[in-house]
Amino acid sequence: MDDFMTMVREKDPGEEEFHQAVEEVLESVKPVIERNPEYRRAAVLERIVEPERVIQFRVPWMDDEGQVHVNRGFRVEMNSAIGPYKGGLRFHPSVNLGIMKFLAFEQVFKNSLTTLGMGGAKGGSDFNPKGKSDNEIMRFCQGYMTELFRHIGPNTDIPAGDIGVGTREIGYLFGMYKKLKNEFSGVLTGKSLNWGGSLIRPEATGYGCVYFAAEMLATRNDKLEGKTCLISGSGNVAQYTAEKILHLGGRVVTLSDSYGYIYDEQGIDSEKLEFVKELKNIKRGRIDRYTEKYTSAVYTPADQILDHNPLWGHGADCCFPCATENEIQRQDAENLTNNGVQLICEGANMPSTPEAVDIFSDRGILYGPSKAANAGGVAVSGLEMAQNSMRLNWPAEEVNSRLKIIMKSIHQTCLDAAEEYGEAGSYVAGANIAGFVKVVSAMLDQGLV
Ligand code: NDP
Ligand code: 2IT
Repeated sequence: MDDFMTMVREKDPGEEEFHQAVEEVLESVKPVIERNPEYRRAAVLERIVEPERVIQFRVPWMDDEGQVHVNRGFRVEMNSAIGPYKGGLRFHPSVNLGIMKFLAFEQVFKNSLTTLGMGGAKGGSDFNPKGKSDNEIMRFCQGYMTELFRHIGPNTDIPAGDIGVGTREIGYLFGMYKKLKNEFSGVLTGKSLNWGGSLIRPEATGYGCVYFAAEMLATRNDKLEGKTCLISGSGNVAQYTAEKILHLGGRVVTLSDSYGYIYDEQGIDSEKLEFVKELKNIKRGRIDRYTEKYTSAVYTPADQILDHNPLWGHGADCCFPCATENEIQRQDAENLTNNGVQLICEGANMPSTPEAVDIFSDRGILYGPSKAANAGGVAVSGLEMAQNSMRLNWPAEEVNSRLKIIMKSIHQTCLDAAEEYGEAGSYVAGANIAGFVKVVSAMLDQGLV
């Protein structure tokens, strides 16, 4: 295993996030490899870390002043053993091949856990949507799709949103795909409701994450009601995580964006949350504006120099990181646990560093890793695909109840797999093992391709 990890690192130096994601899965699946000697002969590990296809392309676009810019576009099609490639698109200046590969790799196992037939992929661009006009966003999306369209399709690869890609961007991407292919199909998920979207898809990642948290608490005869919760981020996942916590009687005291965070000791209630939704989704403003309207809140600007994020220093029962990868570091995990946190449930992808995860597991904290806890988003994307294929739309209650059933099933699958391999109670081991076993057995069934 050590040699294998060295090989992965040496093959693609500089892809730290990808190495981090691979190493975590590898540690969990050691007992599976030991129990199945044929996996070694079939080189399943070597195959599963190698993307089936990596597409990288130039995206030239023109700003409103007539200046031309060039960004890099990606789509990493990681694994199609259990279904067509499926996964989001991220537009953020930090995007590079290593980040795309980490997200695509995680997506393979996450999609496997959803109970639906979806392979794993991720894409995006280092394009920075901040401060861009609506027309600039449209031209960029069109430029990006002008290349991507030839690689995707409703039975081949179905992208969706992620950081910087929401309903607006999916609309522009879909419009260009439809024009180029002369085909109206379910090639993207996260579409608007009146042209093929699914009810509850916007809510799905956040709601699903909170359903998963409720399942974890139930194993200790506990519930979210009355719990004080810290949330990072204020985008799609953070907003609907907050909304569902409020539905279940919890209290939310923080939200953040890349510039800083707000702490509202009186709690962010549903009226305040509506203000945040309008601020972030329509006005596209910064979270510090919250304190102008609600003076009970304190704003703290982000400080990249610190070895910890003061957001995670507030005392709370539950913690929902919903912004980005590696946002909970060792010192943050120390602070959270010293202040009595009982549960960490990850809305974002890989938000906790390996050191932070070790602290949570050493101290017996309920820890729901992202590939299980945030799978509700892609699961409802799968339900959107099903509805598109039927050319029917389910009511919100139907989608929401299917989402709940799926999250409950993922939770149970994690517990069962962990138990079977001697890691009872570890959602990390359970998620990685269950996700891995399903994909690997499909790969073996399908021969050496
Ligand atoms: P959004 O773009 O809607 O929101 C992202 C939020 O996180 C914003 O508040 C943003 O701040 C903040 N953020 C982004 N990057 C950073 C950074 N480097 N440092 C600090 N804050 C940052 O994205 P989503 O809510 O969709 O995604 C959030 C997380 O959830 C990501 O990890 C994503 O991969 C994951 N996820 C998303 C799913 C989905 O369906 N959308 C499904 C499963 C996981 P600002 O407003 O300043 O940009
Ligand atoms: O990380 C993720 O699971 C997503 N961004 C959602 C992917 C999807 O296809 O809905």
